[in-house]
Amino acid sequence: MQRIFSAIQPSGIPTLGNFLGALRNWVKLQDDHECIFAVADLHAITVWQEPAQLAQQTREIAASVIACGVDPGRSVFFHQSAVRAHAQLAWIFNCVARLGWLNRMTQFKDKAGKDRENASSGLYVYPNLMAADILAYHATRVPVGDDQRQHLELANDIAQKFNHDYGVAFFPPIEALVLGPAARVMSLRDGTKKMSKSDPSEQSRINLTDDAETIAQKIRRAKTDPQPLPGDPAGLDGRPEARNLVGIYAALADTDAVGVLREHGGQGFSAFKEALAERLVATLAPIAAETRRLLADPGTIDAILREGAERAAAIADPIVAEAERLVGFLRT
Ligand code: AQP
Repeated sequence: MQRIFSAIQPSGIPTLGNFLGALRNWVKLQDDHECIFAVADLHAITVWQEPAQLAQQTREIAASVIACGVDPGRSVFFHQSAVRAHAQLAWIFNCVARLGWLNRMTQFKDKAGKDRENASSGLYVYPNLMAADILAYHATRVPVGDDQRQHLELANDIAQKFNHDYGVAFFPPIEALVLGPAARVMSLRDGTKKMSKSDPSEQSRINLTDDAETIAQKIRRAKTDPQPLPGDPAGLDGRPEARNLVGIYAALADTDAVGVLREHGGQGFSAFKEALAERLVATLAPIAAETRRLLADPGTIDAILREGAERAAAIADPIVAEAERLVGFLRT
């Protein structure tokens, strides 16, 4: 069985983008992979998080992940800061990765925006920590949304350079698993921008905890254009908002754009949006209810994360200890 690693940041309430691009796939992968999943709180503080909220957000994301169907009995599930190996290996990788490589990362450019000088250095070296997350477990497959593909290429570059510099074949190659028709869900307000949990506009995203009325309202207000839906996917060219809604529908209905447009082509957006909202509510309402049930007992969530961290450390600690030995650190 191949080993999977993937993570989600506790930087807000998980969105439909996180669900379709990542969480839904995590659940399926449990059937035929050894899975290690984390709540990435070390990554979250690369941008400001209110200390009083971070711990609660970590619990809330953990509850959502379990509510989506990740089984902490079968998979290793923990929060990143509880396993020291991540930060230890990330430091070594900070010294392996080249500045030129990091300078090419588009996510840093997007997140730092115009005020680059004021971005944290953590945000800049985020991809090195992500490489450490994966390679501390010798994981070989990483399910991610399309937005993370570039970071995985960098993780492979780091692994190869480490192996080359220290004359070993220690870190394995990593394969990105970008799965499904909705690997990139876009904002409901701007079809050229990724749907994000930290987007300041609440109307830009569907949260996994939204109730039926909120979902219907957000979809009704989602930006579209005045044309009806086309009969085939070529007609979505130059219509990013329409393409996004069709992609979301396709992912929920387990079909593709051709299938959606065969059924809904020619329809105006108001009828299509109603059908889409119904599908969203049918998928997300049980997840929201289960998340609420789990959050009523925070002690149990903490215990699940604690036990997961022990299991994670048992895998990562010997791997990172060996990396430290290869680097030449004195062991007394
Ligand atoms: N819009 C998206 N479409 C498809 N997949 C997505 N993912 C995130 N947004 C989309 C995937 O979700 C996983 C967890 O993401 P993350 O929390 O680690 O970081 P992120 O990609 O930065 O997600 P957000 O929601 O945009 O968070 P913020 O706003 O904090 O930056 C990843 O596998 C990601 O690909």
